[in-house]
Amino acid sequence: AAIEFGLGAPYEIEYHDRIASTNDRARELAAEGDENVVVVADEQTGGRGRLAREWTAPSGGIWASLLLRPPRPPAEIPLYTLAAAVAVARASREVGVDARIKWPNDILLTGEDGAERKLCGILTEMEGEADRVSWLVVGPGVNANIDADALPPDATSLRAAVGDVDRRAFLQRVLETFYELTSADADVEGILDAWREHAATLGRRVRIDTPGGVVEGEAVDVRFPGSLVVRTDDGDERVVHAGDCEHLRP
Ligand code: BT5
Repeated sequence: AAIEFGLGAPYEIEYHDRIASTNDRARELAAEGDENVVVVADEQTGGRGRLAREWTAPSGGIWASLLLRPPRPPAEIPLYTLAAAVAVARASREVGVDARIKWPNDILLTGEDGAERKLCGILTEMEGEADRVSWLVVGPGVNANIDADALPPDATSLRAAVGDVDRRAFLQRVLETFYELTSADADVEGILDAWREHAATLGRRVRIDTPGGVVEGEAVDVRFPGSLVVRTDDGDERVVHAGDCEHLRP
């Protein structure tokens, strides 16, 4: 059933109580020629992170995958992950948690003990030619109404932070913001500005493993299409591409 959107976002919702992975299902729909579909599940039995890592996804989460066919070249796709992170961060703030984005794709909450824990991760997958994306799947997973002890140790949930939320309303806010940031007449600077507003990483020291070696210094900005600008100790500016990042340590 299509969700009613104040902003007229054109996504159809396909809901599953339980599925292996919403990203896998969205990719299936892509192969069938669909677009503007959001696959949502209460529980995933084979949730995936990046680089073939596992994603723990018990009942009570917001496991979602947006299937889109944006008229943009593959090189610009990191913008969509940034927009999804902003959308989740905003919706989280609206339910009363101070969510911050860790470049490129994690949403963190700081606990009473001062430790940062992961509330949400985003798995973005696509296929395309040099100048045009054929399909794009943006898959945010939000630990919503889940006990913290059902999650990995460095994870947290909305339940643990503020109590259970209305998942349908939360997802609707995420999709509205995402649509607003990425619709045809939206501009790229708007996405980057919104990201900066919610960033945990900017102004901090980072150490990033990239294929070209370790980049260490202060994260000073985010740049089109989603790269991190790092000022190294000798004063150079290095630009790290989102796809290059294996590990980002605070
Ligand atoms: C991510 O990967 O952060 C992307 C996760 C995307 C999950 C969504 S759910 C909807 C859609 N369908 C899918 O199948 N996937 C997407 P990565 O940066 O590689 O982080 C993975 C690491 O996070 C794991 O190795 C664990 O250490 C940790 N982890 C696993 N499950 C977690 C959870 N529920 N909450 C927080 N951290 C978790």
